[in-house]
Amino acid sequence: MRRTDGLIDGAVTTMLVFKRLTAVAVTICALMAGLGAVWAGDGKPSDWQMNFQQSATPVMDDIVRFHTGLLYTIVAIAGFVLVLLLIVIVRFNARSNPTPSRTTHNTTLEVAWTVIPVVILVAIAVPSFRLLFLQLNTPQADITVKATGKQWFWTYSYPDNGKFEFDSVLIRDVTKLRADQPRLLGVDNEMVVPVNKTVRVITTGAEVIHAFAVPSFGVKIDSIPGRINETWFKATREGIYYGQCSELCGKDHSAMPIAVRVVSDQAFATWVEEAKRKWARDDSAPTNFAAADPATR
Ligand SMILES: [Cu+2]
Repeated sequence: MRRTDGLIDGAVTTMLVFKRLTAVAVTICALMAGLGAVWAGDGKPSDWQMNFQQSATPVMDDIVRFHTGLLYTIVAIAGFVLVLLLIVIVRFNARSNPTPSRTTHNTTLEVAWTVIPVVILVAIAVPSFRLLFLQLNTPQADITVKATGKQWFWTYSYPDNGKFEFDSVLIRDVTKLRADQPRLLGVDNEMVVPVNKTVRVITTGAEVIHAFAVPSFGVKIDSIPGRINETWFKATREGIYYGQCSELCGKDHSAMPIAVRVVSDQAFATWVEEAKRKWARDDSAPTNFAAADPATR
């Protein structure tokens, strides 16, 4: 009787320990999942960020998936090589293996260590090229935005939405930032696009090479004077997404952020009407770069 009691007590204690361990594990996982979102940063970098900013387009979803897949592959290869090295170090050092084998060739092994890496590289190349085509083949676009990189701000125009054009300049005075605007990324006029619509971005540089890049959209393309480059994105969530000029373009390279506000179709239509009034473009007027110099604003 006593013995049975002891056994039952032991089992109960073990169960309790297991339950507690499970609870701890679940809590840690929940915390990690919660923190993961914080660490990822939504539309902008965040403190203690790990990994990419949260994806907001199908292209970025694919980039993240490809990156994660590669990471697993790399870890597996590095782990495998590490295990081989450890075996060599432990089992085949001069002390534990004083009379080494004189084997010099092993055809099967040599074919295997040539063919297996080739297979791995091909397995990586296929999704890699698929991703590249997805990024570079612009699908039928719903709207086009032209982004011109200038020293040191961006000018946006919407060729199929009316004759208006506006500058997007960094807000240097922190007291003028809206509550939701991060320092060094907040701009006076954001580029506005509708949600769930394919946006074609055509970009060029006014005087030197800049680059249009928004991490959450998986977009990064050079803005080169004298030519037009094209990229696209389809933002699936409303919000503000920040990027930065990504080609060293002069003293204020760090001060020409890209801010894209993704809004509903209705809000976009309202914004377009407002923009047409506010920034009506007069093509006969000469471009006044001095007036657009952030230093004079
Ligand atoms: Cu630039």
